[in-house]
Amino acid sequence: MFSSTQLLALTLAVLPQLPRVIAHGGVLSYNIAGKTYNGWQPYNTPVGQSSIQRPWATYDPIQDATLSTVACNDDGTSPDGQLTATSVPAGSKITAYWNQVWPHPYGPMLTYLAQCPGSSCTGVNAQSLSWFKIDEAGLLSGTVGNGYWGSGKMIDQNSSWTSTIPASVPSGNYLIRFEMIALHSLPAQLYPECAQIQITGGGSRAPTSAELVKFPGGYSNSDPGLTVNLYTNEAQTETTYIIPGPPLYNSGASTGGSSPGSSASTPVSVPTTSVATKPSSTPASTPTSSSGQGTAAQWAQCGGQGWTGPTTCASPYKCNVVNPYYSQCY
Ligand SMILES: [Cu+2]
Repeated sequence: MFSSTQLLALTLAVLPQLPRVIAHGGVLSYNIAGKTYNGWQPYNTPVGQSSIQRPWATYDPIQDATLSTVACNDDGTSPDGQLTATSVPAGSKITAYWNQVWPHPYGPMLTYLAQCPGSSCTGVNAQSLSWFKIDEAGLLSGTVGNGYWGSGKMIDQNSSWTSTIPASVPSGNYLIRFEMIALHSLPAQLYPECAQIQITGGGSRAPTSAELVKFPGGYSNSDPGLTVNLYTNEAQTETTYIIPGPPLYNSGASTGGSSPGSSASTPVSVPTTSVATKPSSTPASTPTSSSGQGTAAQWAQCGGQGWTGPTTCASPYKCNVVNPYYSQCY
């Protein structure tokens, strides 16, 4: 016979070896103009981490759009090891990779930019910035209750989303904010993560004031796009969904008739979301000669192209290839 304590210990020992459903998550890596960048690792110690991504701490969603963390899923600050993806040409594509397989197929995908003052975004709090939306995909077909959503497309694209930096955006230093909003339960679940990029060769079409929002501020918890209930009778026939946030950059929508000057007629800058094309590089083979020291914790990264950290997982977790750029312990 086992005591209850022994049973508990036994259960805990067995549980981690069962197949796990990864609930929630976030953006784990990027491909920017053809180059791969690892993201922040929320389940590793922040000490010594370096990435172009801003820090974030949990796979859990934000369920209040007015929280101070809604800009970049953290307090908005940059860490000591903050990097920037430099020389990113305006007009190029940026792909964000979520953990696979992304579990939530109902809800919109949104991508924002915010320009930083001065010569770098490092040290600039994300809450102080003004954001404009460069890409959005809401209800793509079908009904609110049972249709094909931007997030369903994201899942079909290998749990990734590709946005194009509008060619007309002025050169400078920016945060790029990829966001997934899940609507399968209420309150809506927000999954935003940010990365630092330096845009070069840009245009002269600055966002208008009507296109700019703060986070928090860009959404309200009563926005129709955040309060829609997928399970009502009406939702089974409703085919309109209102994506939250400001009008799309350079879309000409509700900009108070002040579409500025000559560049207003360049539709080239309306981003098209394309199917993510992952570079045809060899699949990630978890390096056998580990240059990293120690073992990676549950949910931590343990491999992927360019990865130099630990490639073995703390017992009992195994290192699983998520994509060529990211392997994860679970
Ligand atoms: Cu979830």
